Amino acid sequence: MKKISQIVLSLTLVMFLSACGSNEGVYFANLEDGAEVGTTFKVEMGVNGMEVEPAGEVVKGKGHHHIVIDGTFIPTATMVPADEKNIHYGKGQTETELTLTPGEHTLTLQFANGLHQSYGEEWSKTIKITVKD
Ligand SMILES: [Cu+2]
Repeated sequence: MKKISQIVLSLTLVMFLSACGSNEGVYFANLEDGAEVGTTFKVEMGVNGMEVEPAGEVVKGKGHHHIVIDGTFIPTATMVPADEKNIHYGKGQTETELTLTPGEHTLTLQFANGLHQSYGEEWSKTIKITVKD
């Protein structure tokens, strides 16, 4: 009997820890998947389980946000490109304004380290939005 209660206890603990773990990651604080926005709109970037700091050196558990427009997550350890579709928030910003053409777009929030090397899919979030004129 003692063994069974130990197993139940460990299972409960594993479930609890994995439930906590699933909260880790990045999220759009003010935009839901499928949101309708105007051509210029505000984006609030959030992260759980890491800390935002300006780009520079690589610090474990820290990094900064990027937004990939009409793309997808950047594979782990790959440098996030810097162009009009891959925007870096290397000052440690958690808020920005984007201007997009009307129609459907995707926005991917991607967290990366101080040298802009991606933390991978686990630290990304992609949503669809519709931009209305
Ligand atoms: Cu960057």
